[in-house]
Amino acid sequence: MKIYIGRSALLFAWVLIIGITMAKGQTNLTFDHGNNSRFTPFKSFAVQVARPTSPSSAPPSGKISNMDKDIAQKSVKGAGAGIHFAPGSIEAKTTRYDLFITDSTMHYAGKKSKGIAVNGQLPGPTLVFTIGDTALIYVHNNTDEPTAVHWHGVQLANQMDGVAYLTQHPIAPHTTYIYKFPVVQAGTYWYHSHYALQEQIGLYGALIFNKRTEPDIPTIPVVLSDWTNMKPGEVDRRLHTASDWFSIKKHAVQSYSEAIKAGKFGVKLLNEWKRMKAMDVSDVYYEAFLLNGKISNQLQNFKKGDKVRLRVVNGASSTYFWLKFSGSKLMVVANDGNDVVPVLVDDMIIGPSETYDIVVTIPEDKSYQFLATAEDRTGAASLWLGSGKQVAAQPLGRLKYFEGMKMMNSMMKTSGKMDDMGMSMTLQTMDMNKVMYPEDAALEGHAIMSDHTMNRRGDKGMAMKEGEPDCDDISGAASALYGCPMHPGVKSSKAGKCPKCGMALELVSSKMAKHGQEGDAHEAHGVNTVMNKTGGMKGMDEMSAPTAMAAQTLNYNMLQATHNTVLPKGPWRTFRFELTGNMNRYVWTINNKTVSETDKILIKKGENLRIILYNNSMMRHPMHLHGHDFRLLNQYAERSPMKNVVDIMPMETDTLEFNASESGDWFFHCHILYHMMSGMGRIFSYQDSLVNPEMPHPEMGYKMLKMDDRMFHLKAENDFASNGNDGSLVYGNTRWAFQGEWRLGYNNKDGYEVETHFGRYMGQMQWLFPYVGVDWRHRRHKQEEKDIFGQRNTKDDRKVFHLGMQYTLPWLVVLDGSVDHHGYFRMQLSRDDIPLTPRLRANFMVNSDREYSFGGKYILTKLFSVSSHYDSDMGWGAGITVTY
Ligand SMILES: [Cu+2]
Repeated sequence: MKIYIGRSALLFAWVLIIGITMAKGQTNLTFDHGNNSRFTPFKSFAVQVARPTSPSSAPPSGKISNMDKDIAQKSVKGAGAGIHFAPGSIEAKTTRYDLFITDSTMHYAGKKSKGIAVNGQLPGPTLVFTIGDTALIYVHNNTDEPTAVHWHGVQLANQMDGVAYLTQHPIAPHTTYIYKFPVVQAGTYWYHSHYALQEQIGLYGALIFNKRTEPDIPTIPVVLSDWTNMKPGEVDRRLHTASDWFSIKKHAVQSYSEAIKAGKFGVKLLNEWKRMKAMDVSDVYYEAFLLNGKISNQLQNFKKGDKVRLRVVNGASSTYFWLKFSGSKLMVVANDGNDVVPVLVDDMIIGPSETYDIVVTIPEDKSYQFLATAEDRTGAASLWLGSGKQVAAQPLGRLKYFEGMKMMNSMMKTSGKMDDMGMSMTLQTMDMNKVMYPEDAALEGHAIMSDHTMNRRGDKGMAMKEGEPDCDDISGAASALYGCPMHPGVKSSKAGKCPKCGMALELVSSKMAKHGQEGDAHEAHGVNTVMNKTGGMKGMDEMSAPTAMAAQTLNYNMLQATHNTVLPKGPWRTFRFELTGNMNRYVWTINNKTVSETDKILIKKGENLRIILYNNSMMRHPMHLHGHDFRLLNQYAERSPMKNVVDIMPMETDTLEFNASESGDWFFHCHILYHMMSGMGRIFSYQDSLVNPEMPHPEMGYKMLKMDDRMFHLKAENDFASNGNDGSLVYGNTRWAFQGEWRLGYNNKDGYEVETHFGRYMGQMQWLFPYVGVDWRHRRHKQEEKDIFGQRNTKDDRKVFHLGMQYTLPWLVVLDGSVDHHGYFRMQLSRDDIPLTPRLRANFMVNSDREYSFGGKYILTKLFSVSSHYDSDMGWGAGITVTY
């Protein structure tokens, strides 16, 4: 990624002044210093929230691990809004909380496993502040491992952002860390561990910043999360080593037998021909999905006509949730902490780390279900509101994987890259996953796309420009949809062009504006049900049937900010980030590079940064920016919503813009925990920042941070069979791998063979693996033979170094060609893990030494399989395979 450094310092200074002035106007805060003590904080919570520590309590006595030990007494500069409390100021009301982090044993799904509790609970307590407060939070790390707590979506000074090794040193075990920041924004946020994989096992909770006046209706913080009884490190290892145990648990193997049963065997074969393994909408099998720490919750004190405000936080590590309510539509009033013009929907999806404020109405004196269903449909959590007869929400059915596979086939090029076939997809309006959702199939022919989401993409290439971009600088996707992004509010000419710059604007239509009004009028219409055939999408003909009425599902194009969000004037820079991934090896990258493979991206205070995100991977990614809100361009132009997370679906292009108003280092990353840890992120670093007192050696810290995505993972397997021991192991990371393979007979006739490879995966899809290694074998000679190349066959006695490469062919067959130090060539074709049935895997191997083998294993547990195979040297065998 190239970065263009700006123009003259003079221009920069001028822009900075304008920028700051504009930023102040834009933040729109009704903030006046320090009068909070005169206000009664919002009290109408329908569940218990944390009780602040009394202001008169003494500071904690334990060891303070901040570098700046006096931070509690000092002033802390607020980010963004430029709010600054003078040292010793009595103006600001300080609200203090003490969080005690402890290792604890959790009990979900009938098993005990390790979790992390905050003040003895999971999720941690809801911390409530009023805008204008100074937050003072003591984090007491009473666990035996380091931690760090990130305040998600909060605009604060960089050293308070809580990212281990980036903005602070990890909080050492049995020490206390002090976080202190002025609360300069109102809305629903949350906090979570930003150290290793801790977020998965419980260190998270809601953070509510109230305005001075909030609607006085019962309010419920709703924290959604996912729970696995497996250690998160083990989850991570399994994801990286192509274990299909999670698919087995989720009934999502998509095996041949299932394909045949579904009448989709051809689809499956084509899928494998294109070198795709079975894919799912999510990676991890979870034992439980939780709402406020429980699978089911009940709050009875509501009656007919009551309105309830749910402040929903998706604190899951990797789960998207579908939300619906059996009593009423969902009125969405805020997203990622920012108010939006209320919009009524029937259902909606919430991505990991997003927050939504939703108002629901209790229609009768009964108990109604707020249902959060995991996107992969393996479970759900709920909150029942009201008392009396239970009215359940309609549960969501199983996914139709083969329909999704069919869709993927039509979009996947054999190169492994995605082809959107010239359509512009953006803002979640066209949900590819919906193909797999049976309730939509009930409306047979119900199209999954809104007409306004499909149009030809005017691809302008990947060039980056310095300075203020013109119309050409933005992808056709955004411009065609929302009018000219450079000239917001400008209507298209009769010729369908922006009259200011001539950019073709295909679809700035009154129809879109109307959709907006429909949203405003709180009336659901089947607006996203019309399929436009002009996209000419192969393999989707069956979906191009007539319009049907369908449930109104929230998408980002329906979110309208309550005020103008246009950025202050400033120099512009545009980044194009292509989200890239490799499902087979669980590599997640931006522009095919991990965090550790890139440097920090330098930015300058006062700049406006535009990120054009294109998702060229097969999964959706919730991309989160620390410490800043960005505007997500949509149909509302100057009222495009402010967010801190954008969920981007496969093949979508989304445009976000933010004003560089802070200083320090800020993480931009996928909020699927395991994707982030694999390296899907970038660091934005302000030039000429003051030294972060909590991170005096940022280069050292960055080295530590980079270790996350350089991790090696081990997979090993051994078949204890009647004719010998067959095994293999792989120890690999993003690019490098060590492979070992052995066949050990029980007698001299069967002998032994050991082969090793050390190499590097090449290219984005990593089909190619050049290696060096040894081939070491001996068994009692039979007669002298020739191999298929007419060379002397040394298969029974060979002790050589070799040099070779593996290449994954269509149908996932691995071609392995090598030459040894005697100059002998060798070729081999093989495939493991051919999914015959959900638990039965076949394998075969054939090579130029005239060796061959084939076999199968039936997977009993995550550790054990029963297996049988035939080997041209060792004959038939059967045994137990142990897989780690
Ligand atoms: Cu991701």
